[in-house]
Amino acid sequence: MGADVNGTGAEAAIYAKLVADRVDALTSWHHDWTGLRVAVLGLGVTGFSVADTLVELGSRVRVIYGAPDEEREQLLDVIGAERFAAADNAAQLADLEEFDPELVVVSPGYRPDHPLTTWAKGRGITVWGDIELGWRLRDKTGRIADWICITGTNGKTTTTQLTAHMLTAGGLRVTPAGNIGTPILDAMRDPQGYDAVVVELSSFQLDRLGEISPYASACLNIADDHLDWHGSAEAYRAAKAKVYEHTQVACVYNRADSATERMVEEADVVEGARAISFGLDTPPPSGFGIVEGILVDRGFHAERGTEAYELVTVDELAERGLAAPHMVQNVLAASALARSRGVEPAEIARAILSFQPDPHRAQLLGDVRGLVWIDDSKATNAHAADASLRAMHDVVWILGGQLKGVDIDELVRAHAIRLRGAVVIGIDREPVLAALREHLGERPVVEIDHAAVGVDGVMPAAVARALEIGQAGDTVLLSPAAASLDQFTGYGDRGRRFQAAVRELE
Ligand code: UMA
Repeated sequence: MGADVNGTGAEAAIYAKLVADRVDALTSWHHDWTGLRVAVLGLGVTGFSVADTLVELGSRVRVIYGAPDEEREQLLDVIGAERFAAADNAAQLADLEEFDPELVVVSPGYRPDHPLTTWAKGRGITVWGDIELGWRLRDKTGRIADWICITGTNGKTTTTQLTAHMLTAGGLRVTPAGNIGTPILDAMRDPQGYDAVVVELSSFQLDRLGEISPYASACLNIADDHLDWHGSAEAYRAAKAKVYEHTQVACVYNRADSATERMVEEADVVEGARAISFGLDTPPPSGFGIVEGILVDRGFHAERGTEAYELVTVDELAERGLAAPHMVQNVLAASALARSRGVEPAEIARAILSFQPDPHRAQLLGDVRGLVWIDDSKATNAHAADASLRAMHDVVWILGGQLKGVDIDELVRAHAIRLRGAVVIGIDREPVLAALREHLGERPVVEIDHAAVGVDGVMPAAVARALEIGQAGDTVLLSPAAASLDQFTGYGDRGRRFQAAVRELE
């Protein structure tokens, strides 16, 4: 009997290896994906894009997910994908086992130790993220896009948009994709194809990146975030560092953040790839920076020992509300990435001067009832809130939400001197309140009771309390330093509600 069991186990292992080899060899849109049993985990924007793509390629797709989504479920039925929803993981796991997948493609939000992916890996089943699948399918059209990959704790969405805008100004067909909201597979399936795709990569996507080879790459900065998902600061940093692996032409890093430089030094890149730095100081050769109020490129000038290309002035940025230090860094990083792909300095300047940043990123709402109101709802972590607070004084700070395992005390301590008072919203309030009480002394700290006011009441109440605390000329800053999903549908929803409440005061 023992021999039978061993025999069956050995056969199963050989079979699993054969399947894994077949899956591993699937490196092109034009390979044979038909009949492949693929379990897709998650039915958000990513899961749907993965299912839609693989059904188009002839695979047998089963989407397994937690929360029902009527619209996407109907779409799955129309395209002919199978589906299974269950709130608890045990039921999902039973369904996954019965489906017996040959490949599992997992949405970014699933933690690395999720029971479904752990089960699959234990069985020798290949598990990919959507970015790895996108890389393998990048040759649908004859026009194969260069991937320009951007990560960082903060500024990645703005820098992704700005880089795409610059590449477009340089005459390329370009789209932003990835964490920015358009799944990579939607970009890869475009019938005309792109010359370049600017891929915003979250730490979740990087954690299960697989082997891709970006044309150029950047990690803009690094500070603790998403520690609950990654398990430790080291794991978070290691995920971010993957952005530079196998880069072909330029690894762009932040001179003021030595961790990003170390990541480049330690990366295994394609021979000939250059390290290009950016920073607010005078740049070294191979760097972008500022000389006498002018943003300059010293990285791609043939005479970079002595010469640099001028891009735009800090004054020109200030006229467009783009002169905050973190924004200037984003502009420099995007310029370096676009220059690496051959965009001319004059085209980059034109792109910068016509760029419109997204709402909810330190968006100035104006002067209402004697106070200046700023919507920085996009600040979903301490590092982003830090960047906004730095430029201010006499602030009534509205903050709180999901802290994602990050310690808030240091942020509060660092900026306590700027604060008139604080209004606390959101779920993880104890650490926020404790830090504010410790560092603000007698200054007012008020709490908005979500249970009492309901979701529609949170922002009107927060705005009303901020108005009471503020003195003429003060700034009221919504910069939560926390994610929003405990109370809102996203940072956009949180910001829109804040803006609506401010408008009500007028
Ligand atoms: N699900 C489970 N169990 C889990 C996790 C998720 O069942 O443990 C299911 C949910 O029920 C749902 C689906 O998975 O059906 C949601 O998947 P998802 O959380 O991966 O979200 P998507 O809608 O696919 O969006 C993801 C990114 N979300 C996350 O990383 C959490 C989006 O980034 C991204 O824009 C999109 O892919 C396209 O690439 C959002 C984000 O918050 C904006 N990103 C974080 C950030 O920027 O800080 C990383």
